[in-house]
Amino acid sequence: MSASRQRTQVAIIGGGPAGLLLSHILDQQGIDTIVLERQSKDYVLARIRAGVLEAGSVQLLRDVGLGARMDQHGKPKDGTGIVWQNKPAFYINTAEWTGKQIMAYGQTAITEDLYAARERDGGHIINEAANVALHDLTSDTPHVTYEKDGVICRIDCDFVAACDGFHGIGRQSIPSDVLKTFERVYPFGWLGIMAKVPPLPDFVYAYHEKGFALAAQRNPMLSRYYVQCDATDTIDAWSDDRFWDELLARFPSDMASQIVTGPSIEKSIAPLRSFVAEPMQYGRMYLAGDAAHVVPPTGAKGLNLAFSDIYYLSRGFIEHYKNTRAHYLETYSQMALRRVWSAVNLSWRLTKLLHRFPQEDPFDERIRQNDYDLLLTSPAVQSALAHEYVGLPYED
Ligand code: RFL
Ligand code: PHB
Repeated sequence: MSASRQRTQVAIIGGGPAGLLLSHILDQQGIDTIVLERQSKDYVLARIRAGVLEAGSVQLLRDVGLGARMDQHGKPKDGTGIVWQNKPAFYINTAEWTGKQIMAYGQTAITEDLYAARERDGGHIINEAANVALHDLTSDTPHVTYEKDGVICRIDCDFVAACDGFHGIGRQSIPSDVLKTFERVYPFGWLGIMAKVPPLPDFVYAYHEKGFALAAQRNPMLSRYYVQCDATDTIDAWSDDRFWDELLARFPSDMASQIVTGPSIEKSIAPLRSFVAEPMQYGRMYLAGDAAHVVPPTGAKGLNLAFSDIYYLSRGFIEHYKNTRAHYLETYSQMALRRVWSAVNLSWRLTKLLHRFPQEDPFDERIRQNDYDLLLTSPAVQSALAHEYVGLPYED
């Protein structure tokens, strides 16, 4: 093994949406980055995850020159539906209450756009970087080591941005007496499938005594559906037939009759958890995205939070390198966490509202029904939910 040594201004760990977007924005400002990604590019691009962008994420992507394909293929929506067993349907009408739309555009497509932009602009992404380790984070001269094709490499840098997801090494590099974590693991998962069939016109969350379900979409011939499943389930237990039977049973019959079924082309189970790490900074390392926080997907907040973190963090780096102030780097963790906790709160409330929990008693169910009745009848509650769902504004 021989050693190789490089230098960059910001070493970015993780080539998911957070890391790639940060690299893109900093590059536009003439700030040098290297992205270290554990997986291959094909693996990263094959991941199927989020499908809903908040208004702020849509604007951010446009502002940094990444909006063209999203505006061509994404579908702006006035909001998202909720249907409920034996009760009227509801629409989280973000257009009416906030004047803003959400956008149906998949994380897979965004990651493709980000990779294409980084490659076009000569961005430095190192895929299949193994054993990434962070060093001297509390000094002025941190460095990162990794292994690539059997060679141990070193990157000297000014800062490290840990955008390496929930299982990454960034957060794990913070000493336990500094890091505070908050966690709630839910006793169920989401079983998701992708099928080449036309979707329903809108995103629709369904509550039923059998559990939660969600109708989502990627394009006019690609549907994404989810059902709540047991935390211990494996996909072997879920044939396509069983999945469609469960899904259709959870939607009201008039809507179920509009759902077009077909063979799945992808099927996976995601566990649900809420998790927050504080602070989102340690010395010269900053955490962003799922590396610092995870929400259950019920409010469609995870990717959007990753983007708002990057908005705040890139602003801090830009301010630092333009030698104006240190204000935004110094306040990054506090500012990002305010938005994080609001999204954690909403995601938890929507998860509680729309899922059946194993140990529930009739009291829990009455409270849930009452929460939904309030949503159906109270304009104040409708407005509040619409504002949270479309995404709180970024702070100045
Ligand atoms: P990612 O996407 O996990 O990327 C982290 C990257 O870091 C790499 N990595 C490492 N690289 C080098 N060295 C190491 N030691 C490394 N460890 C990890 C990983 O390989 C990976 O490429 O985190 P990021 O960038 O913060 O992005 C976060 C989003 O991916 C996530 O929050 C969303 O997908 C959550 N989410 C949703 N968010 C939304 O905003 N709207 C939605 O509609 C939505 N739906 C969802 C979702 C997540 C889901 N799952 C599967 C949990 C639906 C589902 C089912
Ligand atoms: C999706 O499109 O995959 C999706 C939509 C809404 C959610 C979660 C996931 O809340």
